[in-house]
Amino acid sequence: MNGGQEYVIGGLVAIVVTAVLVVPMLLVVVPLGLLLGTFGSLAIIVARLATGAAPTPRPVDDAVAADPVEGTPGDEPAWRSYLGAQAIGDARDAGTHVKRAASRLWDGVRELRDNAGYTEFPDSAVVAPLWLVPFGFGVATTAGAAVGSAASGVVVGGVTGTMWTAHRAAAGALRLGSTLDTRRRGAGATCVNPECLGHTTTPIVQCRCGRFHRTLRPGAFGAFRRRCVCGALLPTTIAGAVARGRLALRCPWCNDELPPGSMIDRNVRLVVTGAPGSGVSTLADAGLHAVMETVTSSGGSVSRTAGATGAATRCTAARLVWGRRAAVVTVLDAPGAVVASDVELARLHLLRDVSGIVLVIDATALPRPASKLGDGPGADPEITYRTIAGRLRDDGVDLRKLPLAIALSKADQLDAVLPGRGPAPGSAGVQDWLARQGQRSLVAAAERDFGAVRYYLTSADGESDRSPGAVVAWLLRRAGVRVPT
Ligand SMILES: Nc1nc2c(ncn2[C@@H]2O[C@H](COP(=O)(O)OP(=O)(O)OP(=O)(O)O)[C@@H](O)[C@H]2O)c(=O)[nH]1
Ligand SMILES: [Mg+2]
Ligand SMILES: [Zn+2]
Ligand SMILES: [Zn+2]
Repeated sequence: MNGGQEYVIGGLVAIVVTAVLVVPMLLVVVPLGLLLGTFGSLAIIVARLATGAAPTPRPVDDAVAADPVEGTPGDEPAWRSYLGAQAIGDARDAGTHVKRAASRLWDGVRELRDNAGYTEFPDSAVVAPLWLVPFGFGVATTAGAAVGSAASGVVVGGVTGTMWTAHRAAAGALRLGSTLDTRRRGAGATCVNPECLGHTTTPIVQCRCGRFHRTLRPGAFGAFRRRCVCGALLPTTIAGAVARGRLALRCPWCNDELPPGSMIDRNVRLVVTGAPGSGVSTLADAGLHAVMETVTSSGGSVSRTAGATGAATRCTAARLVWGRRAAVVTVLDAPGAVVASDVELARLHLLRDVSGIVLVIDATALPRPASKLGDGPGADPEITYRTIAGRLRDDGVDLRKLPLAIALSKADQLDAVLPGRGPAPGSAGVQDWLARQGQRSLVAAAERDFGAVRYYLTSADGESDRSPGAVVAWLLRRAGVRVPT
């Protein structure tokens, strides 16, 4: 036989082998492979998911001592909800295991080939077509695995996706509900650290274990509950964390603990200002004190939550509880020197979120009474007014939404200096008198700038119709706090 005939015969043998052996074997092996691949992959996926074998993504655990102000936003010391991260991890884990099984199968095919060794020509005419059998089996099994994975992906993914969407929708609705609830109740938290005085509606929540939850809200860490790294279950709203969890709140700027009632009670922030020596501190203290007294005398309870003095400012805060109502009132004493200094003013975060303003004008420092006293006139109150109004506008505060109380202080001394020629009783009387004392342009500016302006004649000597308490009580009413009178 010459070489040409040999190849023809070899070819014929190969065709016969293929037709008689390989095709029938493939007819058995390919469906078998498809079935094995499909059900094998399904079995692997179900087993992986059932055991929850994927490692749970560990939450970042910023140690108890870590500075919460410095941390990365979004990193919370809490476990993400299953649908958030674990589902993706589980899917990836199941996929990896199916892939691993398929590659083991191909390893087997390769091993078979390597062990069989190399076959010379006449024999190879028989052997070569036979290789189609394991190869076809491998391809069929792989295809089956792909089909099985895709099918379970569609089913499991569809179910998880639906649950994920529902979870997100629930979290979103709860978040909106809690935001609206906070707004409706006028709740918030005001830091009483005199160097900070920040106001926020999203304080840091500290778990009992000490860890700081910076963004406690319904979301990826849980819609209804979240689990702290320490294992404790926390509510997902800040109001819930305070009311049900009895957890402490901290200021997001300085990390100081926030006073009791934060994020639960109505939160009112007042700023009292005026020229140096005009009676700012006296009015701030006596005003809040008088309101506290009316609350206690009508059966309520009060607790002073701060009386801190900073470098330049004083801040007094009290929690008032009467009947079923409660309010946290923070009064910032911003003396004229602070108002005159841009640097000092810029430091006062509280100004941006102020609920009401008191401008104190020393009655005895106005030009006419001052000259009767033999003194030169004091600082022009209009300058103080324009400085604070300008600062508020710079901070983006809409003055038309704010009430302004103008308090003419030291009424007792005014009586002595100008007997019988002081202001007529009532807001209009004081307004009119101020205008006649050369303050027409201050009065006009105040009426134009602010949403509501009221004028008071006050005295620290305890006369009830001149009590600084009336000033504070009016601003509280404007902020939605109806203290008993
Ligand atoms: N007679 C009388 N004196 C008052 C009244 N209000 C304040 N004073 C006095 O005025 C002075 C200044 O009062 P403060 O309340 O310290 O005034 P202030 O604006 O806070 O002063 P600085 O913080 O130093 O700018 C004090 O001696 C007070 O006793 C008042 O209604 N009647
Ligand atoms: Mg003062
Ligand atoms: Zn914890
Ligand atoms: Zn603070």
